Amino acid sequence: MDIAKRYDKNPILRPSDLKPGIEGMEITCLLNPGVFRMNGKTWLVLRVAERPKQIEGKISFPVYNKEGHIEIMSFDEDDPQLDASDPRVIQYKGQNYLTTLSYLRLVYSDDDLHFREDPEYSPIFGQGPLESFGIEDCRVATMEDGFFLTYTMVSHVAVGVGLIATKDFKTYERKGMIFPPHNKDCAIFEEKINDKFYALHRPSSPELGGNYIWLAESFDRIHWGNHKCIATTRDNSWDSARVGAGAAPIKTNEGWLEIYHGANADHRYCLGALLLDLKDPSKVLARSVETIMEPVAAYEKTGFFGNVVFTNGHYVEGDVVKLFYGASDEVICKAEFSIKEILNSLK
Ligand code: MAN
Repeated sequence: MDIAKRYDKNPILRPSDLKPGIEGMEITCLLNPGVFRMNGKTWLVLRVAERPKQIEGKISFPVYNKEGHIEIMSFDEDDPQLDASDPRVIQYKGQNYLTTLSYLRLVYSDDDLHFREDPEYSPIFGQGPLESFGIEDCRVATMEDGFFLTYTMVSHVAVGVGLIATKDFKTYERKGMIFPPHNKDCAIFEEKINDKFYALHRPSSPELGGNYIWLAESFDRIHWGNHKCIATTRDNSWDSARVGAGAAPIKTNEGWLEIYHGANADHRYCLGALLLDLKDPSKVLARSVETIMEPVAAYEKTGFFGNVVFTNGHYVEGDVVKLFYGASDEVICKAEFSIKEILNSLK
């Protein structure tokens, strides 16, 4: 099923719309923006993925070295020790690397269509050994006391969730890794429930369990506990291989509405919804049996990594969710949903 109303001007941003942010690189992909509203404008925290212009027979990509400087790694495409079957990750002698280096970049718009950069708002680059392969897929929780950014920290040791607090997107307070490896897709609820902060997160358990959505509580948004698994993958379904939260849950009269992504074994990424109890969000009241959005448009079916619609950012206006998403891991798009329609689809 697909109840998304796509912008007819999609994609709204492509790699060629921006200048590379790292010297000597080109932008390969724009992905999965975090979204917030500030000063009457819509802001996207884009994930920008860069690498050097590729030369025939080679695969090369940037990483941060111990000194925090960019270094280029390069492999021969036909090296028998190299597995390059996934355009996003390569394996060499049992070690994984990403084929691009991601960082976060802000753009804003008055009409949700034309996005611009403001030099007063600098990009956020990976910093330190836990971000040597970059930072990705930022969720922005807009809260009473500021903005809280949860994002994926990637390095050769692990994938985990980092937290950054900011009041103005000009100065940032880095809080470090709040969910240790392997973990990503973390969305903080934008208000407290029973005096506690809540977050959805997605640990991966390789033996027992899988790639499931979990809920955690905290008193300070840094230390999290009382973890509970609230949504697993479902066999023979569109979300059979992995599930993960999108942006912060939307508060409705019927419960917290969470738009999440699910993928099957073919890495086809679709969206569905979860409805969580308002007072106890560990109680799942309803869950999409069918998708609410699937990769069906041409720009969602082909690209850097095709058959992907992935979201971690939206804002809400009345009954309308203005959802921004990454299509085919390459371009940024917009779609709208009616909250009522999503809730009805859960009945
Ligand atoms: C997966 C994909 C990539 C991402 C890595 C690391 O392979 O989601 O896009 O770069 O994980 O997070």
